[in-house]
Amino acid sequence: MGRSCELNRVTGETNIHMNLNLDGQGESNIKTGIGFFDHMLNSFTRHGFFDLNLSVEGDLDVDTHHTVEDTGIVLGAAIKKALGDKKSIKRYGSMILPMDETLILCAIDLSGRPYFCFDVPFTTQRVGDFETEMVKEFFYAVSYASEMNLHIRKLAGENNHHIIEGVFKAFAKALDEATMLDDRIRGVLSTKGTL
Ligand SMILES: [Mn+2]
Repeated sequence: MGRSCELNRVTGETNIHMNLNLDGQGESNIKTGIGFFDHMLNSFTRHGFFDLNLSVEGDLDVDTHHTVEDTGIVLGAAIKKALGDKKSIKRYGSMILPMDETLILCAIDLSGRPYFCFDVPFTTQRVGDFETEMVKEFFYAVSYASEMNLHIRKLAGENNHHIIEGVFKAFAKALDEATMLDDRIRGVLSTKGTL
């Protein structure tokens, strides 16, 4: 079955049900009500070889903010829960991902200490039905809820669809690496003995 978990989160703004398997095959069933966001989370799942079942009912009559941010909170919490005691994980993962003219760097440390650096400028306010400023909000929520150190940086890129998709794919590849099990690691990879 792999390292997996199921989470439900209900507030006055969103109702989220998520099932995440870190040791999956890239299979997803995602409905957030935001087409472009579904496309991005589908890419994340596929390229990270996770399995993700996700349904979100958000207050899209307001805007996309709560739906995207809360999905980030739940994804972060699911990553943390599925990782459990973090025994034998590689802990670090990174990717420099090209997508046509775009080049995105993503580096992760599953340290248990949340830290977030995001240097990805956009030149349009939206892509489809998705607001570009929500990319930062989403990954901030993921990094804090999962307690990971997360750096995302644009090295090159012009097309905003490519830039956002590059970010989600680079994050997927870096997270796949950081969550991988290495049987040389007895216990957790920390001189402190805890992550
Ligand atoms: Mn695309």
